[in-house]
Amino acid sequence: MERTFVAIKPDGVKRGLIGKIIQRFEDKSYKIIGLKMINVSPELAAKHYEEHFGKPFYNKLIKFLTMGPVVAMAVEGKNAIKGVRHLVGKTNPDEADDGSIRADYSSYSTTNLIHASDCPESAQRELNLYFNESEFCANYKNMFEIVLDELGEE
Ligand code: FUP
Repeated sequence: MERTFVAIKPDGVKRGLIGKIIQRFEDKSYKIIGLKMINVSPELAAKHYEEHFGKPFYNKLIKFLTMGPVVAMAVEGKNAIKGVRHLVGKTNPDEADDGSIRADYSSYSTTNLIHASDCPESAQRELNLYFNESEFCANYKNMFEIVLDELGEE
């Protein structure tokens, strides 16, 4: 199983979309193994988005991520990194596929509700930024894993 990092950004929290967004991942049979609400410090925001340092939207991005609480999640599932990105949709909500979270709930790139890791290296780096290994609760099986077990599949 793959593990990825997801964050509901301050606009998602303030708009009362936490439950709806988490539901999308559960509906898709992904397993939540880490979950917490935090106020992201400017230092953490800078580490998270270090690849964008110096870009025209960078300052706004840091300001936005630190404007209110964020819900940080560790999500596990088969091919979860790519699958979660697909559920989240493209960066610009106007270009995101219909039915994706960003297309359904957002209309502007800055306030695009949610972050999800884009590759295995980013997933590992971002999970390490937001969580300690001891905070993960992976010691249960969801229904998808139970069915895979029954089929003898990994
Ligand atoms: P994504 O992986 O889809 O979150 O997108 P990026 O890592 O490319 O960008 C990170 C965040 O920067 C986006 F979620 C929103 C913001 N951004 C802009 O505001 N304008 C841009 O042109 C690109 C990104």
